Amino acid sequence: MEYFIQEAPKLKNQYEDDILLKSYLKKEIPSEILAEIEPDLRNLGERVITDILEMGHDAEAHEPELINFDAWGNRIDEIRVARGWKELDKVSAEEGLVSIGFKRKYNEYSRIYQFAKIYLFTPSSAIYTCPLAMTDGAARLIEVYGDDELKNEPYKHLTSRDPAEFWTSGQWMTERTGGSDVGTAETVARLENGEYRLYGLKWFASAATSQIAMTLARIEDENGNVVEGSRGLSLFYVKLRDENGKLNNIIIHRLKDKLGTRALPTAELELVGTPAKLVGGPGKGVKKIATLFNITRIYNAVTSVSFMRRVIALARDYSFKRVAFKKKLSEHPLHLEALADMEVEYQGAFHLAFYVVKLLGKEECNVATEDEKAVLRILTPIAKLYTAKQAINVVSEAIEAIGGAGYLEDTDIAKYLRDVQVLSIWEGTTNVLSLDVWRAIKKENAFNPLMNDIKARLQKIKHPELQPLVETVQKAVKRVETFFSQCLKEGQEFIEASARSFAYSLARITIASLILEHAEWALKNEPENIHKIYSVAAKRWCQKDLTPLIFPNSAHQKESKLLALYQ
Ligand code: MFK
Repeated sequence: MEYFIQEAPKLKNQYEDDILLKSYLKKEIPSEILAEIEPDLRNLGERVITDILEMGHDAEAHEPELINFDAWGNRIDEIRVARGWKELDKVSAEEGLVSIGFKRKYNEYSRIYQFAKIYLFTPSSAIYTCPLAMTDGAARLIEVYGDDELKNEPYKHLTSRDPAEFWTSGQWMTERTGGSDVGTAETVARLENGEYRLYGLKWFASAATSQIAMTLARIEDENGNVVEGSRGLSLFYVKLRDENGKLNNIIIHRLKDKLGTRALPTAELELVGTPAKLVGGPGKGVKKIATLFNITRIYNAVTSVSFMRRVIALARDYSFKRVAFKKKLSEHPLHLEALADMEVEYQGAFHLAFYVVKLLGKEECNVATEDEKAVLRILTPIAKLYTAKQAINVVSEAIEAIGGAGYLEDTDIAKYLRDVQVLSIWEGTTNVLSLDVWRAIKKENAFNPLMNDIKARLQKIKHPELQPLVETVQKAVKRVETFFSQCLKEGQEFIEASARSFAYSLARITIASLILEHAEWALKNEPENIHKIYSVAAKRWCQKDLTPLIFPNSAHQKESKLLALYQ
């Protein structure tokens, strides 16, 4: 007897198949530039379903291994990584995944081009995007704070397209004392014979095979005293190996056994007199390294969107192939509702993440206004925190839409659920970033620029079909402004307790304005079968609760404490 065999979901060229990416690039990038870069994007769209996908599989199938000793008992602390992982490094250089953002051949559009590539690359890459994110952030740090020595050596390697020259960077912030509360770090820097040496334990060192790292340490004075808190930390540049390839007084204790991102070697390592170079002068280390982590937070947002897009592509294709109860899944009304909801979430997330990318490009090319810089500052944590949560939900839903097959490792789908969970943790948790939104408001006065940005965008939307939606969003903007005034009156406890709901509301109204802007543009510039998709997505987005605010007065906070702690 011949038993039934289910046809597997199949990915098409990931650029060709991505109507939103193509439409967005057509809207944002001048046509002569797009004509130049499109063949490259198409080529990568094909590679991520062929050779790059295979490299990712290999990296995931052969997880990194730490070899502490050689056969003779010599301490070597060698991290062995898969062939695929090494090839992904090479491909990243050749494809210019970091370089494009720094060579700036297309001025401020270079960042959009680069992140379009990152977005295509990520879901096939066993999250090689993590070292690339830190590398990008480190290159930016050097641009902002580096001296000639750093600009001459590491910067050139970090931004190289030559695989033989390309370096990646780590970002060692987390210590046992705190992942969020970085200011409690214990690592110290001692001046020994005119050179800083670091002593301390770094607890989550991602991509520990990188050539360099940016890290934080507290400089000891001649009496061994240090300045406590985050301002007492200084930023240091570390080269992991000496000219003989030996680790520079670094002991790798073990690799982390993580839920996901399992191809990525994340280490616990001890600095035992590691030579280090001070970057940007002593102190204010957290402030300085924020330049780096604001970049990795943008990578995180783009990664979230890319995961959503990949699993939806699989679930959509599967819906045409899988028959249940005598009909294809694509013919079941309830299944369509689930797919449609995912698509709306993804489209919203896409616009938010790529708007931040666009602002980053403008800032770095010195064409951003002061208001745009403030909007970039506040939208960076918002985009990171909001898209990560969306990705966790959408990936989970899409796997459910594929059913038991989606839950299997060897269909290559289950891993997305393992990997997606970290996106709301590393580079700042949802709560830490919700509080960072308030830091941006208090320190950079970023609230009004964001509100003005949203309002100006809404005002430009003139298409009659979209007018009722514009009015809905304008009302939501007013609610957020009223809530903001209330926050200022209520004080810090109220601000903190409501910060997540406030950040979500800011995310949703920003997305509403962006998705409407795209819908209006598409109505004029895209054929009907395409522009309809964006108008409906805009309508569905605006039908959501755009302001999921909570009002935590003292009675509310007491109740929350009762529920949270039984106290
Ligand atoms: C695939 C996608 C990407 C993958 C990359 C993954 C790699 C993972 C590797 C990791 O390292 S994960 C660990 C990442 N860790 C974090 O992201 C830390 C999360 N915690 C925070 O962000 C806390 O909010 C923070 C450490 C910043 C709190 O520190 P403080 O010192 O208690 O806060 P404070 O005093 O408000 O800020 C100190 C200074 O930094 C202030 O400047 P001033 O000295 O001028 O007053 C702040 O304004 C500034 N600052 C803080 N956050 C900033 C910032 N400036 C700009 N942007 C920010 N986001």
